[in-house]
Amino acid sequence: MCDEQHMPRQYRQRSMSATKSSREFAMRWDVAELMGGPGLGRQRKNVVPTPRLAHTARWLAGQTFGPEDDPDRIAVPLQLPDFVRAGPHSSRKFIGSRKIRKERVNFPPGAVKPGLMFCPSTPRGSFARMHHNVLSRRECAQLVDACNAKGFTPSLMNLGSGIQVYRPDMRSSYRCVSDSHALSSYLFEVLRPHLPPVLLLGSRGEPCVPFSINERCRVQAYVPNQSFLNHWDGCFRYPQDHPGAGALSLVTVLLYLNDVSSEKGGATAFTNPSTSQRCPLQPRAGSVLLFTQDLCHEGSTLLEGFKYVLRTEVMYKLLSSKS
Ligand SMILES: O=C(O)CCC(=O)C(=O)O
Repeated sequence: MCDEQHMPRQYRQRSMSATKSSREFAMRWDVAELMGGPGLGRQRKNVVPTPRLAHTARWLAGQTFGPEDDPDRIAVPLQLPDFVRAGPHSSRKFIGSRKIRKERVNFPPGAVKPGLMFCPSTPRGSFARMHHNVLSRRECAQLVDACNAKGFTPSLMNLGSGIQVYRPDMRSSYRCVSDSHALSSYLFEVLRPHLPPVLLLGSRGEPCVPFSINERCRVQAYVPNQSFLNHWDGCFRYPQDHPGAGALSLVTVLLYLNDVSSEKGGATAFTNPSTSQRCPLQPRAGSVLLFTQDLCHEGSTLLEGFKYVLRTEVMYKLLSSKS
């Protein structure tokens, strides 16, 4: 298992030549310039704010970073909104009072990664499901404001072993990355009743149970013309010195923080990387998309406005190693 993102082959080939001409993709830092107007991070009622970029050095496409570089500014704390610090019980009489509504989501059969991640006889093999009403619009807006206060940096891609690369030809959004136990615990508490209690891993069907939600919360912000090409999310394992050592990510969590209507693009689409078949889903504020990490997907090009989405993953432990 590793934590790199897996790209369909046609992109891997294209990306190698793109890296050679890296200057072509030199970062444009000024979102106001991209948007053709001023007003970074300004928030008006019911208006999705422009992402505010943190000031960092200019990066070139193909540039790599190690953990010691902290390119995602993880060391800069995120000031969490009060609702997160208070926990889900304080804002609802009991979990579920907000009536989370589940919706089955389709994906092309060809989206499933070759090789066997889940046992075919599993009670729930590969799946994707949308959960509406997990957060309120107000809570989503507060999270967006908190991220804008910290500031966004260009999204990177994992190469494994803590190495990341700047590849705007494949992934061109911005992101605000924070390690937040409070936020991941909040999400785990709310989502836990909606997670499959057991996943059967690999051809031997080893039972795995939900352990936590990864505290590494990555809020991505897209501006027009930005996208994240087809990929499979990498499987991440907690390192040996982590209290959850041994747990591994099996299910991706995408929490949408604003609405994006279909004419503005910006869907999350499950895709068959060999054909043009795709199943798009438009972001809705407060909804959470859960899906097994063997499904190929993309963040489709945003045509207008902004899109904010928080990405993390559910960590599972092998039942045989549960302590
Ligand atoms: O932006 C999206 O809709 C998808 C994001 C995504 O694919 C990811 O973070 O792995």
